[in-house]
Amino acid sequence: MTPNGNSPNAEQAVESPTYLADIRFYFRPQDIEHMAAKGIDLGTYDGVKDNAISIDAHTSPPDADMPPDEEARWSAARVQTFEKWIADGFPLGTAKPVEPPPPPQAPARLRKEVTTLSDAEFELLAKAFNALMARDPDDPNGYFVLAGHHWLPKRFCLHHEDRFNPWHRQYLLEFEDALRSVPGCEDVTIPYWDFSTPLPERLQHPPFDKYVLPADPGAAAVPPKTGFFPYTTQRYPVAEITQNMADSGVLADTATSLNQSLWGAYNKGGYQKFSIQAHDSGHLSIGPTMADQNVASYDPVFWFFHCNLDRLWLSWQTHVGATTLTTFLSTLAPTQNKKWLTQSPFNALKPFSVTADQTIESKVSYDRLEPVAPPEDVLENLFGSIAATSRFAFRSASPVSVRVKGIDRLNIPGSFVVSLLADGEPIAKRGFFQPDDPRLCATCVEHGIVNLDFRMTQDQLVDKTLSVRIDVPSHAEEIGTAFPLSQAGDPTVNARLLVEEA
Ligand SMILES: [Cu+2]
Repeated sequence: MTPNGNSPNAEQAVESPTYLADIRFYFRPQDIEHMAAKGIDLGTYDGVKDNAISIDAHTSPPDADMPPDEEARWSAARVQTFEKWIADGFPLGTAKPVEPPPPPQAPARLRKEVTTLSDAEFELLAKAFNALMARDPDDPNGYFVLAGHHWLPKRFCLHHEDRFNPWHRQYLLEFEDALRSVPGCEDVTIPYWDFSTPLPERLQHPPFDKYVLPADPGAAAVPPKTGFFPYTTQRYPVAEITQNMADSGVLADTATSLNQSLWGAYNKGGYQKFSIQAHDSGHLSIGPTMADQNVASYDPVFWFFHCNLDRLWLSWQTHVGATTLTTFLSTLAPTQNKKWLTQSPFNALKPFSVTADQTIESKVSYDRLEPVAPPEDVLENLFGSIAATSRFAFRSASPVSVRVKGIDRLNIPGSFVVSLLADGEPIAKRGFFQPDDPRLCATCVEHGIVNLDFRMTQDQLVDKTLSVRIDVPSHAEEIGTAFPLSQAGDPTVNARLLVEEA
């Protein structure tokens, strides 16, 4: 998949080549696989950069011996582009949309927006949900057991790390398999709730409005965690949900995520960072159940909310050209760990048998991918610096990135909200979704220190006295109005004006 088609000879030399826009497309899956066997990585930015001189030696005419098949040898224009890229200092660049977007492959499963289901389709969905909810609490294909993978009682879910999106993609697929196991519902797919619109009326009636837990989900957990029986899932009124989502930046973070060129890493930046922030704030916006990791997945809205997040991930993958394992790897941030995609056991998605790399090519399609606004050429300044060869500008309209850095979440008993205050008034907030006993979760412990990012306009901040506050809504009564920052690892604040390409 190259912007100029598949033939190197069709290419023109590029004046200011970058890895994301040009160079990564020069390496075909077979080239990457072939060289990986010899310990040479051609599939990531780091690998190509580290091996650039040797790649150049093996690909430039007249003595080229790579790629092995002669018809795929690099043209003079391509070699010139590659050498210019080396001379310019290996610029990473910005992913341009891959054109034309790949046509839907007529996959077996098409997921639709919930309000567009026909009455007949919607009735079948309700039938499948009702059947799962009526199954025995021990039935591995029943609602109680399936929802129990997420936290109580199994504590399997992966959040705030690279496998977050793969794990939830597979979770949806297996839940959908269970829905399709209900006789007559073999073609059912999970619809998505496009949460840029209010929670649809359709999801406010049985069996989608709530779930009554048939047993205490934490009784069999290790260690046990009781207190959720009897228990019925709870949500805020729809208008409140809409307001909460707006106030906590769910749509703003979603838009920012879709504009990223790189996958990133949770605490740094890139697609995943902002998509997880949107996810977390979304959970806290919807209701006391969705905000509580112990039981979040028992609320039926969980499935429609996560289905939309999966659609957004696929939208981003399609936009930057990362829908196959090869192209996906090329969007990893420099120096980013890739074991989670390439090496057992780091790629495991327990309790599922598939691994993270096997989820990159989506097994489902969506009736609509989220359109991405044309890239504004904002240099995201992801790593705190940009190449000095860039021409850049600070505009009066340039956004300010504010990072609350180094929050020790292991001391915080449950999901929390970080607010930014100007002259004492909250101007922005972000949610963080976690168990109320994060020390019991290996992933939480491994990623115990976290950052939250706000994208603000200058006029929201300039000439104001700014401060930060942490609230733990589920423990507001014991803790009072704010959680002491000193007990949350004494986080620091970084603020920077984002630069734009001039
Ligand atoms: Cu979630």
